[in-house]
Amino acid sequence: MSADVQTIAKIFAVGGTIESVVDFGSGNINDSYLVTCHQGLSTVRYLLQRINDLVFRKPVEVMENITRVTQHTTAVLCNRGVSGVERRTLTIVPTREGREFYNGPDEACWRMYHYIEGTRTHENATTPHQAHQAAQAIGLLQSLLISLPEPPLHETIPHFHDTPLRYRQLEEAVQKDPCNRLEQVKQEVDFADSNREFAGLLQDLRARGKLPLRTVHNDAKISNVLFDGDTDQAICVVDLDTIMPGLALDDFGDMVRTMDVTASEDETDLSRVEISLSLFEGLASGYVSAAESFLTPCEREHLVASGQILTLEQGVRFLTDFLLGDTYYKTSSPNHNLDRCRNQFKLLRSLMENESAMRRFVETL
Ligand code: GN1
Ligand code: MG
Repeated sequence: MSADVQTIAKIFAVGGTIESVVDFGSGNINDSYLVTCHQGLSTVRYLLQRINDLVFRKPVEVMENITRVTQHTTAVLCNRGVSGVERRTLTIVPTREGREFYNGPDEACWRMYHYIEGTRTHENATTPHQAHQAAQAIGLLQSLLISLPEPPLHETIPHFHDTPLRYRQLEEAVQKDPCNRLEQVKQEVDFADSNREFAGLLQDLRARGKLPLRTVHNDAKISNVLFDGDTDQAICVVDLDTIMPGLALDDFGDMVRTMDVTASEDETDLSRVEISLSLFEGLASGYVSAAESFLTPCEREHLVASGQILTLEQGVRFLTDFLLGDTYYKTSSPNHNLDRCRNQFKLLRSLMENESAMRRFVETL
């Protein structure tokens, strides 16, 4: 590990002496490190992250949002007498000067959390129980945020789940084709085009006031939920960078995209990329059990459509980044973004084929 990251870790109010700092996690955007400290005979671990300032242009606002959200969820859970609250929400470790983040000499923004011990993550769901648990955790988070005091959170990435905007960005990338990759992706561009009208459904309902704006997670994939290592119960939702105003269905759609398919979004064997109805049933029942007190009829009615739209949107985003030369998502092979796009479009086809069965199940909830 570079000495620089060690030096940055020391800026934060960690307990004890830093023993090691190692790369950590599978995020596509930020850089994460696990910091291990020794304090007497005990070991304390922390998560140190460098916020990607090309993606998050106003990291101060990101940290303001996270501070408000973690303080609020902690207070509500404590009021409800929930046990082990320190493992159920992230806790920011301030710098030694008492600030929530550190601005490095190169303007990079760093922050630290307590590492939540005894947990693990899943890159994709393998059992209905896991999907149920993870979706319940996201539903619970949304419900806790209903009582978040005014003002609304900062919109840290404006129009984040504005699918029609993602289409316009794709169109621009197709026009410019700066890396001469268009020839390779004609089929994918055609597939995206053929679904353009449907893609605007949620934003259209939002603009017509049919879907309420809420405070939501906005990156509700299964790998952002921590599970207890012993019980496999979902205990904490992490990666709060994009928490901001949005649609409850943006989260539900992202869950459908990542929790009811046993293959991850990096899977290149597309025969493995298929929705599992039993995983979908686990996830939909888990989410509705936590969200039924606030879901409106219009939100319920569009649960299945949101899965299709968010999967389509993600495919469009990967395709756009491929055309632009892989400048947004971290990639580990030349066609990584294109492979991910194909994966998402295959999943969308499977979601469409199974739409009736999914709808029938949702009606029973
Ligand atoms: C990014 O960094 P990570 O993996 O948490 C992205 C999400 C995408 C996801 C696809 C800020 O999230 O929107 O759904 O990759 N985050 C941002 O895996 O763009
Ligand atoms: Mg994220």
